[in-house]
Amino acid sequence: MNSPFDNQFKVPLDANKLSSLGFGTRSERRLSDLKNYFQNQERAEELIGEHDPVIYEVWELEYDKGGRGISLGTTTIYPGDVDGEFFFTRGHFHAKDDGDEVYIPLSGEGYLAVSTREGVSDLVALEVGLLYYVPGHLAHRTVNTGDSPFSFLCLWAPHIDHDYKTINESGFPELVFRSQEGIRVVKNPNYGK
Ligand code: M6P
Ligand code: ZN
Repeated sequence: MNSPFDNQFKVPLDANKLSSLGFGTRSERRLSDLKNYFQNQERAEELIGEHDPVIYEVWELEYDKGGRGISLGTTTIYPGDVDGEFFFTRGHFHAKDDGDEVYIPLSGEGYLAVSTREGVSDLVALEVGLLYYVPGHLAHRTVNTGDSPFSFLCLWAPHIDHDYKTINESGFPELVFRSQEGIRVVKNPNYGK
């Protein structure tokens, strides 16, 4: 196949097929890559020692930052939790608030958590068949609240710089846990600390 960067191309809206096309880059995040993101660090350490589960994988086609085009990627978050806290993506801001992002859920069940730098946050259930537009000033994280893999497609402008440091240091204002009723959203007691 020629480089997709030189060509028009079409791809199926299916996370597995997208990632098997042979271009783009594939990466996976294990619990050991995310351990300080979860509330119960002790339990996270135990699980890392046992089997260090893959939390999510990303297939990405990123264009050069200075160039044209639209970057895209699919993320699949596996089902699971750390002491009840559902598996999620690290989450990030876009460094200069200057690039918006579009989310298109493909399969599974999950939520999109968004937050301003001041900690004003929202949690939105993502539905397959709908498109979600996320303004560039909002941090975004996705959470798998179901029992099967949760996959979605994202599109963003290539020029954005990802800021992971802020979320890594301050966390997200709200956390999503498994409960008998389904999910339980709690305020993050360590937010900003
Ligand atoms: C989505 C998008 C990507 C992001 C990925 C994984 O696909 O937001 O830009 O890379 O999720 O999330 P994170 O980068 O926060 O680990
Ligand atoms: Zn983003």
